[in-house]
Amino acid sequence: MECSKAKVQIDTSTGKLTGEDVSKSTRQLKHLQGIFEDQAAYEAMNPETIVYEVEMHDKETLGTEGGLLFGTSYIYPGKVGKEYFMTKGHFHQKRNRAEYYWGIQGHGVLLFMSETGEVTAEEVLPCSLHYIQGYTAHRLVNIGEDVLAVGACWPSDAGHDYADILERGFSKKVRERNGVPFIE
Ligand code: S6P
Ligand code: ZN
Repeated sequence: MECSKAKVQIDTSTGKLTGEDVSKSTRQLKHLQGIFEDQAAYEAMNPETIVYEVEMHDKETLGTEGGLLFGTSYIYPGKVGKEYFMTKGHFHQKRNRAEYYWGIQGHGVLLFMSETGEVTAEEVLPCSLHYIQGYTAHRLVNIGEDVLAVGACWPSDAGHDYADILERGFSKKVRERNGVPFIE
């Protein structure tokens, strides 16, 4: 079968999803108030700047128990002050729900944070697979000069809890120091 006839298509070299039940959301700087630490640098930037986009194959209704969702996140290169562009980060609303991530393009860091605030990190490359256990917040950071594309698959009843992260942040940041990314 010709690929163009598939109901849903994935370009495995970029992660791009097209076709039925594919939706896209965009996060601009104006949607990320309180996420970056350097408020003055944040306010000096164009609020329309796109920080990341998520394409999602949402065949399953959000909240359905037993189903799965599938998506590609694209985090653009950039910094707010010394802090690299990154996702908001979240715990799953149903805390025990796990997730897989895999690197497709670019160079990034995946931060994991336990409910008690311990942070660990894994490097994201176009070959890396990442298992995010339940009860673990997760955030993607683009430390490269190109777009960071990351695939994801997670339970359709996982949900997102952003409130906790907005309140306390991640206890480690990924910042540039002397031209090199540091997790500190
Ligand atoms: C969903 C999954 C991803 C993120 C996406 C954006 O469970 O982890 O699709 O939603 O990377 O990140 P965030 O933190 O803004 O939802
Ligand atoms: Zn998630």
